[in-house]
Amino acid sequence: FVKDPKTVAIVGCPFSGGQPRAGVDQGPIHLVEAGIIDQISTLGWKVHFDGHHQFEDIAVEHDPPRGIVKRPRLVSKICESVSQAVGKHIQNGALPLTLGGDHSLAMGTIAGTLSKHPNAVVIWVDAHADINSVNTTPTGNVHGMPAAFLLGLPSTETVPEFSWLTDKTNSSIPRLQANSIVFIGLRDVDPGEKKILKENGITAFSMHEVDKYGIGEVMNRALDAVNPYRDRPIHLTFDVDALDPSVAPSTGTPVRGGLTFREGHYICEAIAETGLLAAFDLVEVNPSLTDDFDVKQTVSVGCSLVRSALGETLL
Ligand code: HAR
Ligand code: MN
Ligand code: MN
Ligand code: MN
Repeated sequence: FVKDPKTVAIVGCPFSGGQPRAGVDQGPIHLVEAGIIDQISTLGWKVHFDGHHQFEDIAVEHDPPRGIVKRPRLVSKICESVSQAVGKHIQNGALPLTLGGDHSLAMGTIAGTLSKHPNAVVIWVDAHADINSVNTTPTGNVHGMPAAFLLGLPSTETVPEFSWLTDKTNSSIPRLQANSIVFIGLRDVDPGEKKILKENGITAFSMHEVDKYGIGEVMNRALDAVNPYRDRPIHLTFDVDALDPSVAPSTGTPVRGGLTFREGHYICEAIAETGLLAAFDLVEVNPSLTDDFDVKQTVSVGCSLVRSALGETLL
């Protein structure tokens, strides 16, 4: 899916409007300053980066909640523009690498991928399922809801700000199908989300399955579930909180019992081996919640996940 010479297009998204903690908007700046661009170049890719994604702020007083959903105008606006940026890079034959920023951005990135690859599948690596609907979200934070909007779950249509995505009579973006998304690493899933996963028959591998089968078998099963013929483009969306907090401490909602350093990298390596990677998001790196040592560790593991997904091998 990526044209020669192979090019990565970096979409840096200093955005935190999908959740309440300041600082996650600094994630992409730290990743770039840590040298992620040179590291990708060293792997033989051309890298396109012309500065972090620009967007206008909408002050909170001009963006009251829609029902329980917080910052609907701001989140919708940046996601729509990110979807266009990601779509344009794919159109140009590049692999978009989105650096977040909070995970509400995945609404934009995955919409952008689907706009050019309607048959793309999503591999969602996260401690959380991010699939709360308008009816189930306990917080109204959109970073806990992007999968629900992409799937077009019924209540999501009640948020008019997101009609560019959810109103299929006016939108050219195909709806994500429940059999085209798979979750890995889950361990903090709300009761309403468990119900949504079950009712929609969505394949999910929690940490229980990672413990039981091992990450190698989990990746075989995950790819078999969404991509049995290994012929569909893959959008990998990687929330750094999928990793154990001892590996990636600098994130807004850490949850104990996560993926080891190697398990996280194995996921990226197994996807690189398919040759099907079409887009990659790395999100929820928040450098302002911990000390410098932890930030360095988290940023460095983020860079190394990216390298693995882009083909770095151990031998
Ligand atoms: N499920 C909770 C909610 O909906 C918390 C999920 C948000 N945390 C994340 N997302 N980092 O992956 O608010
Ligand atoms: Mn550009
Ligand atoms: Mn997430
Ligand atoms: Mn998460």
